[in-house]
Amino acid sequence: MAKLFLGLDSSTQSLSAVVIDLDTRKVIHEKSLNFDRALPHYKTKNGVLPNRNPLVKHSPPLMWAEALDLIFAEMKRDGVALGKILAVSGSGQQHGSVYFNDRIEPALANLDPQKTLVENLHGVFARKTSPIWMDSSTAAECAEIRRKLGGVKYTASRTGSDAFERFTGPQIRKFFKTEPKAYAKTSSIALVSSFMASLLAGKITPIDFGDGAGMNLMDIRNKVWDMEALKATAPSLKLKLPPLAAPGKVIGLVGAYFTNKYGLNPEALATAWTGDNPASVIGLGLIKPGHVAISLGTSDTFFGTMEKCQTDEDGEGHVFGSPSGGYMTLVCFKNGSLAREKIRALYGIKDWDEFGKLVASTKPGNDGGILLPWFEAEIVPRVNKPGIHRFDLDAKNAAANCRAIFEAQMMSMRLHSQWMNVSPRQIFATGGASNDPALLQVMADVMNCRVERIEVSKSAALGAALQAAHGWLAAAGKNPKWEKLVAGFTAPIPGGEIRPDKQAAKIYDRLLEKYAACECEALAQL
Ligand code: XUL
Repeated sequence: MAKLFLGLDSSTQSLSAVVIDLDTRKVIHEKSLNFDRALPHYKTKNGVLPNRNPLVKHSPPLMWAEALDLIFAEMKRDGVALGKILAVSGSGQQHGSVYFNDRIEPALANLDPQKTLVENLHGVFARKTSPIWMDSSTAAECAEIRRKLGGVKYTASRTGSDAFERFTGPQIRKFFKTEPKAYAKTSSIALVSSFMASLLAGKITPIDFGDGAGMNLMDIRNKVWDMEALKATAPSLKLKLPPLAAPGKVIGLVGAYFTNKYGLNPEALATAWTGDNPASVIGLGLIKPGHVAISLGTSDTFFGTMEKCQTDEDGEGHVFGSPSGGYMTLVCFKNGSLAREKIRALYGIKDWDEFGKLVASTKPGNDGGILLPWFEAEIVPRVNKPGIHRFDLDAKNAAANCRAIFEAQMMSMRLHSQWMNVSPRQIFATGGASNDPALLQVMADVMNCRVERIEVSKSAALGAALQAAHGWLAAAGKNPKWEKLVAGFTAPIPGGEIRPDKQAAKIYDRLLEKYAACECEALAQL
């Protein structure tokens, strides 16, 4: 019998599914559902609800639940062999949180397949909307938590990261401060990942070490709730949090709702879900330390695996648990694809091909022109007042601005990932913009490192499917090895390697100093 596993990824803009066949090492089905297009009645833009305050970014949790129904209905309609799936796992956009009252447990235990998930979840939320990772409205709460925990360095070494606006702890604290009655009525708090896992398993599921590390609430070294961090965040918080678990831990069988309604295998195992970044680490095959990936998605992220936990004293980067054991490092830049899209729109550039051609028509280093593309409040460096800044760059020159945005994004990555002390031997590029050779050449030159493109359009969902396979093999007592498990699924595109140009790399070594000075100047003005 074929060994089929399903991985789901609930990201900011879409829900994706990947089904793998472990024996043939093939992805046999993949599907993506864009929230804005598939579920327009939630009125989201890029998966986020409009808000008058540009720092507030919330999404409706019911939209994620409805998308889960829809994706299973579509897989059933497409004839996917749901009855043969052996285990299901998943990943979610990190940091986002879902708040329930005490009706959640009976609702999950009695999900009625005659109704939709939305109908089943009627009346279970203690907060209608979920703050997500793009939210930067909790600067005050971050300062309070950081102060109570003894400063940046201590907060980072304790929880894996300094207190960050989008992290779940500061978001919970804001909820407690601004809506104390609703907070008091909250009996349980989930992450996006554990919320979706709970729907699938029909019970409240644990938060895993990968996603749990993105909350400023978990003791990163011992992987337990950190009581001091919990106390610094909000009262009675321990009672509202589920237990922590290893990524991919088997938590039972997939619930009857899904087996009855969509014909999912009644013996399929349900596992704990993880964050999209930890799942991508697996989906990209980053098993060995020194392997680094740059993902050019809604946000741009720079990440890799790390054996021993080493935290960033300056508090810009993060350490999360990795599904393959050990840790992963990550630096997240919010102004990724959406910022590139804004530049494209600003100059009326018809498509990404033309954007790439304009970049290629200009010289490395852009004659010293620098653009800081903080269209949205930025995470790294921390910028709470959006705005773009140009230095020695003509705003009318479209080609120079296209090069400038990507050079700045890459120089910012190089500068702000130095704390990891990993000189990458090889960079794997992934995500939407990674199929543009001109952009990848800039990446190779700025990083002075070989770049290979991995064609895994849904690396998080693939990682989740592999996590499901790992959980199933472990439960069968087979002692699976990650290196063997990922092999064959994640090979870089043959012939797609891009080598750094020595001359260009030297130009960027020098330009990096100017870039750092421009950042300081712009930050001082804010
Ligand atoms: C990571 C982060 C983002 C989200 C995107 O810290 O905030 O990468 O996980 O979904």
